[in-house]
Amino acid sequence: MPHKLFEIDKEIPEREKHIYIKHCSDEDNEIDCNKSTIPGCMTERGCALAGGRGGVITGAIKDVIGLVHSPVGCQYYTTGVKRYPSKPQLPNGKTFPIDNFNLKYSFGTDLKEANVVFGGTKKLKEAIIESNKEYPFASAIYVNSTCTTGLIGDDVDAVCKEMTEELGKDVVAFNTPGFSGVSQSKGHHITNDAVFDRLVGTKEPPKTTGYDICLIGEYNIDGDLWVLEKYLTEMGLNILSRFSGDASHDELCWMHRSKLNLVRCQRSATYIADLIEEKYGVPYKKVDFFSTEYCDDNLRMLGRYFGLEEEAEVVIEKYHGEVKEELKWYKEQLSGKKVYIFSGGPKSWHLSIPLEKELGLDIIAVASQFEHLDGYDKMKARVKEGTTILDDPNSLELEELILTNKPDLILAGIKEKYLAYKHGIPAIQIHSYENGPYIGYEGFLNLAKDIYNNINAPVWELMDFESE
Ligand code: CFM
Ligand code: HCA
Repeated sequence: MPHKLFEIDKEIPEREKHIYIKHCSDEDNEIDCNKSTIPGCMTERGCALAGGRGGVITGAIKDVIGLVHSPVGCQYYTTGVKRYPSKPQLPNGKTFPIDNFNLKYSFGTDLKEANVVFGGTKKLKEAIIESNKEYPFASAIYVNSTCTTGLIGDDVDAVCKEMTEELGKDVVAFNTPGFSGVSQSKGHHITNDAVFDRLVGTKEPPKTTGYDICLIGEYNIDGDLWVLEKYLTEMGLNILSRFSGDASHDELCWMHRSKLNLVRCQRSATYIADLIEEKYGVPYKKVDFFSTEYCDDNLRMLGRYFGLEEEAEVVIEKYHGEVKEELKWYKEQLSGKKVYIFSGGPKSWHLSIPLEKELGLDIIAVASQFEHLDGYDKMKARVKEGTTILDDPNSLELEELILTNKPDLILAGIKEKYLAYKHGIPAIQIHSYENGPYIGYEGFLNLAKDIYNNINAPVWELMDFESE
């Protein structure tokens, strides 16, 4: 029986198709995914605005004004909720005057009832002009439309076009109303398309080399990008553009000059790599740097591609060497602990094999908020027989899973973390991390430490938790 209906879902039998128990003789059975959440479910998903701006992509860019055209609630969601730090250096040798501008500042039109009735474009123009006056050094202004402004039909593209001419800098429209899709995933797609259509190919880099790469789909969560940058530059590669962790506006505009694109998050950013390949002939490779083994493999692959084999070995030796012994110790301590991974999507398949192979953990369930079929195929291929795979799980399924399977640890987001804690189950954040970065050699060690510390925290023995 590859599909399973949870007890709690008796009244929502459609959920059965979204929950799959890995069964080796049943490889063809598909999991229902990338569809609207079934009414009756308390989904853990976000919206297109979250996917395009708040969670990832434009929110990570360091030198732009990110203006959300909405009532103020949507705007809250785009600031202070994310950990994608940025450094002030810009590619033109200048320094951006405000450190971590993308994390500290949020801009919005704060629409009120009258704007909904009579239209919000006047207010949008005023907000663009005002924010540009306050922060004239911002390289560009990115405007996101939302459910409200999508419904009232404000022509954000036209306003942005007019403002680009008036201000003499890029004012870019991102049409991300929540109803444009079923989850964050649609926001990724819209944002990839808008960056490609509006920006890529509009500027030239100050210099190019034979080793230029773009790191696509890497958002610098808790410093992840800086770890990868260190490895890649030490082996002789030049990061021409980042899409979009710690990125500047200008580098998005010259992504077409890359020699090879690396796609790190393959759910949110393969779109733009495909478009760049199609129009400019720049090839791309899908890469994975979570864990020591994937890091070794991918650095070697890049070494072969660019004729930098020896340089790659030096980097591997140095950084893998630094964590090897400690990771062994953590593996001894953690072996056999049962884990449930619930991420937006890709992290559930990136991490399942490394956590088992390199830390001895036992993955009993993997889930995703918004993966598509290709992602579920990877999840299926990377877990053992009997593992539960869930698409867009609701909160009650999560509780049922906790109570019946009694995992020793949950890797999930902020919403699920405290639900797990309520039941006395250790949980760490795999979205924003606890003490990251989590990527690369040192990142994987950080993850091991956080897992160990959470599982062994004295609090689990000191309190009574809800266990029924
Ligand atoms: Fe890619 Fe990401 Fe993820 Fe993602 Fe996200 Fe994220 Fe995620 Mo939260 S881009 S799909 S939309 S790896 S914000 S950094 S952690 S759900 S698994
Ligand atoms: C998002 C962002 C999020 C939320 C994470 C969480 C992130 O989807 O809008 O629930 O902890 O990674 O910050 O995925």
